[in-house]
Amino acid sequence: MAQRRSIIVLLALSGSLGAVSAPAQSYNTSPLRVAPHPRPVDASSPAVLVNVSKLPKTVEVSITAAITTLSMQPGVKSETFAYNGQVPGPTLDVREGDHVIVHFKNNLPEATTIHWHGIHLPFDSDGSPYHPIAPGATHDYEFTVHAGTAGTYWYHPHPDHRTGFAIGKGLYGGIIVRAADDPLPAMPDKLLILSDNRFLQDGAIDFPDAHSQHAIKDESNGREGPVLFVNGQVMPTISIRSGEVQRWRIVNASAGRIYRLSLTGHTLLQVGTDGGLFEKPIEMKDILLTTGERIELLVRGSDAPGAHSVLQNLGYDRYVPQTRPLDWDTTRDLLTLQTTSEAPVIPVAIPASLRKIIPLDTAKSTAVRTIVFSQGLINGKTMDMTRVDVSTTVGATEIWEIENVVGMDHPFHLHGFQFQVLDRDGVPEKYRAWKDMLNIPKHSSARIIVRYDDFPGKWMFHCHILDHEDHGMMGVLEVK
Ligand SMILES: [Cu+2]
Repeated sequence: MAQRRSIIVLLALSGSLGAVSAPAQSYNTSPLRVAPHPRPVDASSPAVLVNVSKLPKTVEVSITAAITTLSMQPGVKSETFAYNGQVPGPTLDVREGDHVIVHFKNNLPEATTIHWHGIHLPFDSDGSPYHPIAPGATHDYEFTVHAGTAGTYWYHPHPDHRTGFAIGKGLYGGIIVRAADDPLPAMPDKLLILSDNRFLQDGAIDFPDAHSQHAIKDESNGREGPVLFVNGQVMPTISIRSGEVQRWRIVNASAGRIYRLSLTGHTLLQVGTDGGLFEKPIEMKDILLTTGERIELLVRGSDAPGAHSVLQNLGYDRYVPQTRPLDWDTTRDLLTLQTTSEAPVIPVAIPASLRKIIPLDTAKSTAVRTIVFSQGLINGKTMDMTRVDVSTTVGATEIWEIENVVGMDHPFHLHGFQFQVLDRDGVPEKYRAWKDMLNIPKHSSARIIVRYDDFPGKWMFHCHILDHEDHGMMGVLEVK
């Protein structure tokens, strides 16, 4: 890494957004820390896709995927795959009720798709492996953004066997769905897309030769890299005024890395997850963010003017001992939250209640599905696109029992339909939420409930460690 490393003395900071004041937390203060960038790189949200439609409630945008040479690390050029020449790709920023048309052009030398991760949409716009876009071909994705789905989503390729490679090369972007009636007051809104990558000396993105030791390790763990990015920047800075409250939408676009996020000196106030806001804000000391998952936080500039805090990734052991990285529990810095020298402002009031989430009724469930994750397999099988693993009908409500029988975490993702978590290891879920990602930790289980309210088709469910998915840890749900 080209960064200057130095010791930073963490200031004694404290801050809490809610009325409840949290005790000061202790942090792993290893002596080596990444310094704030000498000339701070702004972690400003990626550019937004330009809507060319003149029609009301219509968003019409163009995305081209192509090989692009970019500087991903300071001073080093890398050959990437990029959406509209940018990594991350430009953000799709829409409102509930909008009709979205995406004119997509594949200028890559290989087939690809765009999967609109978490969005409830027709099967033929899901961008799953059933609908590859050939090199040089174009495709229009079309969908309507449903009421009640305001939240943070993302888009990325989902071609057969190549998803990890394509995302690792740089193909990922954010989606913001804004509510018709947002319960949160107006405030600065930041999209923060987390990713990690690995590079060779010459700047090339490092994908090891098949069957090499490194490839075997990637296949086991999911490919990780030592360089951590926020919006494609290494250790960028967000400025905040003391007292100001910001809304941070955080996306995990990493292939295998599961983050345990904390903000030094702050209690985190989580207001939402994959499918939008919770019913009420929840205070958290740190938050686990599995692959593909999203969170929304409210961050208050509680530091003294001129002081700073650091968003960190604390260690988390998702691995089998045989392939666990030696530095798995090393705390890594992600970004600096720099409090400006301006005089403090009075924070906006955060509503105690955000929205009502009606629980799906377990009494209406017509089937219980058992999904067993073992290493690389779902119910003992690898994916076969000509096979249907779960067959159901539009309108059905079902419970899925997902069990992980091996010593490594596997994050579960279902296409097309948001679900609610009923319990984890038999412990009822404490708060209601709409989810499309759920980490299933090693040797644990969870139960979810889902209603297929429309959209017949063949929907993927899979482990979202991309190397596992690409090696067949995926199944097909057919809704007729
Ligand atoms: Cu997995």
